[in-house]
Amino acid sequence: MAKDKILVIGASGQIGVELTQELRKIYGDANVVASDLREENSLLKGTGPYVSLDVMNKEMLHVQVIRQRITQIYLLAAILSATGEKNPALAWNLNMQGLLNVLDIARDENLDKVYWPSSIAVFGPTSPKRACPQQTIIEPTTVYGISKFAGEFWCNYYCWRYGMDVRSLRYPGLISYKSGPGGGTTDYAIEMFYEAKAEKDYTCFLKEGTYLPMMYMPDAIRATIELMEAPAEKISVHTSYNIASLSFSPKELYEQIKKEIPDFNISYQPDYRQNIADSWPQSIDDSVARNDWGWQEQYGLAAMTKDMLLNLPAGQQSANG
Ligand code: NAD
Ligand code: AKB
Repeated sequence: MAKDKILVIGASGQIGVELTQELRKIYGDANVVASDLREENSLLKGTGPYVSLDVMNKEMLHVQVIRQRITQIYLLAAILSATGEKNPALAWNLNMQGLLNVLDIARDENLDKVYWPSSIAVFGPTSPKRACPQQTIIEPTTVYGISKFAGEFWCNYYCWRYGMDVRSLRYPGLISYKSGPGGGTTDYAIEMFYEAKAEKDYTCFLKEGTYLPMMYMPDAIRATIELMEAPAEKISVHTSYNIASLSFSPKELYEQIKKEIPDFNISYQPDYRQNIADSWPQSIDDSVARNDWGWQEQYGLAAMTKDMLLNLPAGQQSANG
């Protein structure tokens, strides 16, 4: 039987770095090829193969898949919600064409599995605000949300039409300390941790009472790998699974951080990202993922806050770099 050989596309991003590191622990360094538009990544340097690659260049991507004898692709390259609203055409183009390029190549080369993340951004103002279910009204208002919704149905289409194994999670806002965030609305939470440690003063771009679904990165990485390793017969959702652990507001996060850093101050100056946040649910019902393949989070707000403050490098910017 052929050995698993994984290509991670977008490996230098917020999720990509940690997912690549974890996959390398499981599958072996040489069997996980990191790739990104960026030429290198200091956190991945010397840990395994890294290729500079544009997912929009289908021929080059195809050559890499054949040359490296790839059997699975994790596609993480995308433009997120806040950056997407600044350049909707670019976001649509990358988020859609990048996915279609990967799905076509995976079909033509008969790859074993593809992973592609969706987001809670698929939901819109008409979706239920609390405990938003797996199947419900889905009318996204952001270009990012529209691209994720369309992407989910392309994944479903390739499963049913070509019999492919494509798996997906609707991640909530992810919080992490290794690699900075890439331009999302939930990035405020990461910025708050950085500024609490560096300046002890943070101006939040969302209102204090804006509740959003969130998750700590170790839970998200574990969920991704557990989904990908689950037996095919346990997978009933071929669009994308709701997945949840936390729901908090900027004020609640501030109060939790203040327990650890008592002289930390916050002020609020909502900008265009408030509209995006207001269009999303405050919490998610992920019972289908729990029932199908046993999803269970490990981190609550207090445990995540302690771990973030312990591990976050002091005096560093929160931007992805
Ligand atoms: P990110 O912006 O941090 O990383 C994306 C990476 O893709 C970057 O390193 C970038 O250089 C690379 N990239 C961009 N264009 C490329 C191209 N043409 N070819 C190859 N690489 C390219 O994003 P992330 O936060 O790691 O998100 C990864 C995926 O997870 C995205 O699909 C995103 O929508 C989804 N997601 C993320 C979150 C979150 O909170 N981080 C939540 C929900 C869903
Ligand atoms: C964003 O805010 O755009 C992302 C997401 C929830 O998809 N973090």
